[in-house]
Parts: sequence; C-alpha cells; structure tokens
Amino acid sequence: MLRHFTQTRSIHSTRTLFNLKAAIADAIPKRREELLRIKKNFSDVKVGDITVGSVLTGMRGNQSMYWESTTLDPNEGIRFHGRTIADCQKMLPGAPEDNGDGEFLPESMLWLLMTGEIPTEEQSRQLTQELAERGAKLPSHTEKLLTSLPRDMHPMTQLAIALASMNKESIFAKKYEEGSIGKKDYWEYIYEDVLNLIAVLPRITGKIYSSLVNDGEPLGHFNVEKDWSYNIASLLGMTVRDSVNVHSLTKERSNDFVNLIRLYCGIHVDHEGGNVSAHTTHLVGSALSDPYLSYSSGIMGLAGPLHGLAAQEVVRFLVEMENDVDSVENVKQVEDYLWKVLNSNRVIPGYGHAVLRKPDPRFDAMLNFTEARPQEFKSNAKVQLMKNLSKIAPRVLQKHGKTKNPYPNVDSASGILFHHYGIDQLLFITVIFGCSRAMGPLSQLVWDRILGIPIERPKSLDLSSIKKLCKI
Ligand code: CMX
Repeated sequence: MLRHFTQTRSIHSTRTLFNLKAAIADAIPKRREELLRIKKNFSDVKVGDITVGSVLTGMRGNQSMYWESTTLDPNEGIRFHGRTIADCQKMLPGAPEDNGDGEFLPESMLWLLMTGEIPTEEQSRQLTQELAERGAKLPSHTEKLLTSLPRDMHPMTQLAIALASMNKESIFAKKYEEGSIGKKDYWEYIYEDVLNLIAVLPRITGKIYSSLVNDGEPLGHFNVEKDWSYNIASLLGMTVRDSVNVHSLTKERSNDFVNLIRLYCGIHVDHEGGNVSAHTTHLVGSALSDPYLSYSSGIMGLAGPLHGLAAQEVVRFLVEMENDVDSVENVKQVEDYLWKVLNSNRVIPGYGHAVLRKPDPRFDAMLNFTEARPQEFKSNAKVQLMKNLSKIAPRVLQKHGKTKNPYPNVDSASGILFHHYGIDQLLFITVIFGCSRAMGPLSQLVWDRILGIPIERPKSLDLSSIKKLCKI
C-alpha cells in the first residue's frame, strides 16, 4: 500500500528549527553530556564476552561499536531511531505533489537519522531545497574524470573514484590542513561535506548511467525545484518532464518509478553499524579522513557480491533461471535449479543475512510496492519468479542446512523492480544502493565527530595467541 499521510511535528523539540544544522546543534549539548557521563561512570560495565569463535568468524555477535541512529533486531529487522519501516511510512513526510499518496522522502529519513526526530513538512521541504541547491553542480574536475573513465569500468568503481576525487572539495580537509579548527568544531565542517556529498549523488549517478547507455550524453536535467529522488530518476532519463524519457513512460508509471526510488533509497540508508559499507565509512572516518574519502571506501565495500552487489547478482540469477526453466510457476524446476547452484558450492544471491533471522522487512516493503500495483507487475515473469522464489528458496536452503537465515534479504527484490521499469544495466543497479547508503553512515560520521569518538583500533590476535588462550 502507498503511504498513509499523517501530519507530524517534531516530537522532542519544543521549538521548530527549519535548518537541519541548527536542529543538530540544538541536540548536541544533551547528547554530549549523556555520553560523557556514561563514559565517566560506566566504562567498566561489560557488554559481552568475545569468544575465539567470534574472532574466527568475522566478529559475529561482537558488540563493540557505537551507532547513533539505527539498530538491527535479528527478528524484527531495522529500526531508525526506534521506528520501524511501517512507522516511517506513516510518519515521515513525502513529496508535496503526491498529496500524501506517495512514499516518504529520503530527505525526511535523513532528518530523522541526523536528529532523532520526525521532521515536520516544512523541515523536510527545507532540506529538499537545501540539497537541491547544494547538488545543482558537479565539480568540473569530477565530471571530466568520469568522462575519461573506460565505459566498461564497473559503475561502482566509477562511483568510488568520483567520490574520492571530491576530496579536493572537502571543507573539512581544507580547514584541518590550515590548522584553523579545534576538535569541538570538526563536526560543522564534516556536516558541510556530508550534505554536499549527498546532494551531488544524483548528478554522479546520472553521469555514470549516461556513460553506460547514452555515450555520456545527459538523459535529463537537474531540477532545483524537485526532490533528491526525482532528480535521480530524471538524470536516469525516467521522468516525463526534465528528461528524455528513454522508455516513453506514461506520467503515472514515471511517477511510480520516482516513488520506487524514494522507497528504495528511504529504506536502504542504514542497517546499523556493523555492515561492511557502514563500518568501513566509520572506520576510515575515524582517522579523520574527510567524508568523501570515507564514503568512497564504504562504496568499495558495498561493491562486494556478499554485500550490496548482491542486488546485481540477483537480477543476473533471475534472468538465467527464467531461461533455464519452462515456467516460473514450475516449482520442481525452480527447486532443481537452486540445488544445482548449491551443489556447485555457490550462494543463492538475495538470501541469508549475517544478523537477521527472519525475512527482511525491507524485502516486504519492496514486495508491498508490487502488490499495490498488481496490473503493472502481473505480466513480468521475472518479478513473478522473484515472488515465487521467496517461498521456494527458504525451503531448499533449510534442507541444505548451512544458512542460518534462509529468508530473502532486501537485495532479492530491489534490482528486478528497477529492471522492470527499464534500468536493465545489471552492473549499474548497486549505484542506486550507493546513493541511499550514504545517508546512514555519513550521519554517523557527523555524530562521531560531535561526540569525539576516537580513532578505531581493535586488537588482533595471531595463531599462537589464540592457541595460548585455548590452552592448546
Ligand atoms: N546461499 C547459499 N549458502 C549460503 C547462503 C546463501 N544465500 N547464505 C549463507 N550461506 C552459507 C554460507 O556461505 C556459509 O557457508 P560455509 O559454512 O561453507 O562458509 C553458511 O551458509 C553459514 O553462513 P551464515 O552464517 O548463515 O551467513 P554469514 O553471516 O556467513 O553470511 C551473507 C551472510 C549475507 C554473506 C550470506 O547469507 C550470503 O552469502 N548470502 C548471499 C549473498 C547476499 O544476498 N548478500 C546480501 C546481504 C544483504 C546486504 O548486505 O546487502
């Protein structure tokens, strides 16, 4: 179902601050004081025991990172400052032109991540406008660099390179080099970089996509009056106004695509701190590398097939499976295909999770998007296969007996929905994930500097230390 609109107001703040930076500044004294008090009085409280098993299995269950905005419950899924996806769909403001019928704006989510508060309509609009103003121009050196990259370079590599190149624009790096700022002020410059980085992502994304499909010629233009997701859609050539409308979408289908981007980007922003892209951004940022370098590193992690690239792999998988089976309704043939993959010691992309132990609520949200538009999706065999698979694959994976979570994760559905509307460049799909994921880890980076979280430096163990601990 589409979003049920609820008029909201800031739940903690008694006064309304329309500017995000001012709202963050307002929240700082209380948060700093709280954390300082906890550090001073409770530093000896035990969080848990780290086992040799945890050391040897990618630090599973090792609770050792502070993360402000999101927590992941193995059974319930993600919460954004305590709110579920369904809460966010009810409470976060959407685009004014949707009159309460569309998805919430990722900008509204960004406000929630950064402040812990549900933004009012006005606050959300203000942030949309601020991002549009900041994102109107891509630095010319980054634009030239992107133009010069080989067309067949993976789009995620192009995204990482573009972001790293913007380190030249970093206000934080400049101020730090000048020696003109003290620790307490770092966050203000990190914030400026973070907002500038998020703002320019639609442009980078559009540029990478146009290189892939249109010889680098723009497919649309950036409209400063419109929201961040709309501009992503336009620059992909998917809107009726502001773009060449590559697939001749009707107004309604184009609006649906814009809302798909809003939904997708709104719920992919963060998945607490331990996932590879978020953790990498936080780790690199802890060395005071600026947000461009930090998030460029996060993107390189997101580009791994066990993480974000699974979205691309799922589409490839569905395309291949559809060709292999007589009918996507043929359960026996689908099962046989899955066994063939498992028996050749490969993973089924889009299934399993390091933390979740139930179906991913983000997957359900993407599925709901299709259920709300039955006519749109009913004749797409790949979308039907994706849905059938979500019932068949858990049974097969359970029988296989290795995977701790046999259920679909978010990557199961997302790519194939973009593909449905015409984004058929498989390698490109994860770039849209990269747009969304910026919001969570980079909000954390702002708070890391506000709270003075130090450089991250866990202790490693060599084999002889482990043997000694095990008394071997
Ligand atoms: N298909 C086949 N085997 C799988 C599997 C899957 N989808 N998921 C896990 N397994 C296997 C693991 O490879 C592991 O095998 P070994 O013991 O031989 O090493 C075993 O089951 C146990 O793994 P686990 O503890 O259940 O899962 P992990 O925490 O190690 O890994 C994840 C989690 C996501 C990497 C894994 O489930 C996977 O590879 N899934 C497929 C790729 C994917 O969809 N990734 C996207 C995740 C979401 C995201 O980050 O975007």
